[in-house]
Amino acid sequence: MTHRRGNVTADAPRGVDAPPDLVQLLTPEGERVDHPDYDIELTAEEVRSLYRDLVLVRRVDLEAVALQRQGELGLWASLLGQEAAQIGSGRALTATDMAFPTYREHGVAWCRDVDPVKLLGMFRGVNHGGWDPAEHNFHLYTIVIGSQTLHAVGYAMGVQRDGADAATIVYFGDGASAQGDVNEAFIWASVFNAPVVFFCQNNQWAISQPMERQTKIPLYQRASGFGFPGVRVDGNDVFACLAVTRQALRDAREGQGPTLIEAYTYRMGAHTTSDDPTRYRLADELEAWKLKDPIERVKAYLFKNQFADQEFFDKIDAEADALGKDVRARCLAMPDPKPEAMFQHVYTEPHALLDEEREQYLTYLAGFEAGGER
Ligand SMILES: Cc1ncc(C[n+]2csc(CCOP(=O)(O)OP(=O)(O)O)c2C)c(N)n1
Ligand SMILES: [Mg+2]
Repeated sequence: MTHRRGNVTADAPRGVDAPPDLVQLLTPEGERVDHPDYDIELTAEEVRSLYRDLVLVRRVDLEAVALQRQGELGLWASLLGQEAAQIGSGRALTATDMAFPTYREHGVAWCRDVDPVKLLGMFRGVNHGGWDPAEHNFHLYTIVIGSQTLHAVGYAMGVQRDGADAATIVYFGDGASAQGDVNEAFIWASVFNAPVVFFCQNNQWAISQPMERQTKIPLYQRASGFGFPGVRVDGNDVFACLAVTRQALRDAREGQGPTLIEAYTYRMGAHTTSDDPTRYRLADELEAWKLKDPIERVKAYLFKNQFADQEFFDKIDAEADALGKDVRARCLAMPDPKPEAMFQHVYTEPHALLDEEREQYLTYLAGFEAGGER
């Protein structure tokens, strides 16, 4: 017997039955389908470019997991399976839009021209963030679950008061949707009509907690209780993610206020390299989601329509391998910071207490050198 809990069928692998209210423009088999509200015209060149992005970010991610396993990174949060959600939404942003990520948005970072090695720096523990948010319009990674939604709404309200023509997007997960911060952010965004897009990657899991521990209704429907629209998109469909996010950003820029986008996807890897998902989820779930792979469907589409040939795919694979090698070499070459570097970038202005603490610390370290003990 089938028991329905929210939108999940208890006897089917989690999230695998595509919910009926999902915006999809490209099926898992690579067939283009229409949607009355979200149509998009993409040239063959644009689709090839999206494919390239998807493959390259997956390659960077794979290299980062390997680097962690070899002891070169302290930790890594893999984006495996979520490439389309991130590239689709990331490519929808214009240069002046601002993005607030969590810790898994390596694909969005790619779209914002953040050098992947800079992401690795934080996970290697050689810096406290790695890039200048203002230079890329991409905020620093945020580990405190959901807190960036409030930062983003505050930023968006600032943009609104400046009268600027830019939207803000904020990324968070299904687990984060249950945080107080996220719900407060929804309220602020709603009542001030803030130009912000809430992009929730529902990857079905919050570490070991399944989606049905976060909500009894489909997540995108939460938005209506806060007074703004919500839409659920196939998070493994890069065309649909691009189309839906583009529209929501446009609405924000045009004064229509916030939108919640729920990108329905799946975390194919572990939560982070410190996690072992075989302890809490079944292999059949993973196998079922493999059939919905975000890259394979674009490849199938390109092949079927003769928009790309084998030579093109080989070229992208070679480019991905070269990128993987380059990222690895530059990661290993990153110098260890001087111990006193931890006192930098805490405050923008000089700070007397911090200066005192740094001096104390340097004196302490100098004591080892004097005694020859290192
Ligand atoms: C405020 C807070 N509480 C708990 C944690 C520990 N924590 C880290 S990741 C995570 C789960 C997040 O799940 P989700 O929002 O679905 O994002 P995902 O990791 O699946 O991308 C938790 C509970 C934290 N970092 N911050
Ligand atoms: Mg999650």
